[in-house]
Amino acid sequence: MSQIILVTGATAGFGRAITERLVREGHKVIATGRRQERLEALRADLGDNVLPVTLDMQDKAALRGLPSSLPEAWRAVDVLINNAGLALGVGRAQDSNPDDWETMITTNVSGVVELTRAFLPQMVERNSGYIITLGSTAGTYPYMGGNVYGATKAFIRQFSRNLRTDVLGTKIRVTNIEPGLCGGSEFSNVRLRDDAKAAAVYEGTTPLQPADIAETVSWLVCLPWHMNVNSLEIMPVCQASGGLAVDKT
Ligand code: NDP
Ligand code: 8X3
Repeated sequence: MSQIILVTGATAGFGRAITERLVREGHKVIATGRRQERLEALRADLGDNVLPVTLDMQDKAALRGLPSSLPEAWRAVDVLINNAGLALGVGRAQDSNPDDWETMITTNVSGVVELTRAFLPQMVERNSGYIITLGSTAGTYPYMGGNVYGATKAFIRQFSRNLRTDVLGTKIRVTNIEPGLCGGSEFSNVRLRDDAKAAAVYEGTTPLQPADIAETVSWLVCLPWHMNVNSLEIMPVCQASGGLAVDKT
């Protein structure tokens, strides 16, 4: 059945792949991000089932006002996919830039919280809706340089669990997707601010791809209404958890 699905961060990587897949499967997608020309390109490629909406996840007023600013026919959002997010830097905490930390927190945490809060009342009123968040394995497993990025994803993981608890008694579903190493997006280019270094992250690996995340979302949104997948931790076969650190100096 066709649903109205809002995807944040639709201009690149996971969000673009999710948008392409869901529109091809017959859904209507509100595609958001800062780069308007990329949103317009999506509509040109995919047609009128894409509604491009320029949105900065750091703009609290825009996030709060989004539901009422949508065209009437697009307001009853069935699925909110909180995908937009970023990591900045791989330095140790003591060497990191506090402005980068602030950007990660406002985008990955405050932005997600604001947008979710903006759409939740209408879902509760309709007794139906689905909130999907993009967490990360970095929210569960620490690694050197993961400091604030991993902490934002740990917040999202717990926010997702707590949301599901708060909406118990309604038919609203909540899922946190927690991918590990994933190539084919701009994630490492943004994080490292260096395309050659970004490419080197994936050398010798077969990472997840945005299409794999889109496949996962496509599966989730078609599940019977009584099934709630709380979380999904997904890694490529070339990755596993482990690696406790020991200082032998
Ligand atoms: P990309 O860098 O390819 O895409 C990030 C998207 O987020 C872009 O569309 C970008 O749009 C949007 N975005 C970033 N900042 C803002 C902002 N302030 N306002 C609005 N939109 C913003 O990354 P991925 O597709 O790889 O990542 C998507 C999500 O998945 C992120 O939350 C990331 O943390 C998470 N993730 C990624 C993994 C990976 O290895 N790639 C693994 C696990 C989780 P624009 O710049 O146009 O605004
Ligand atoms: C992205 C995966 O391992 O680079 O969230 O943090 S990782």
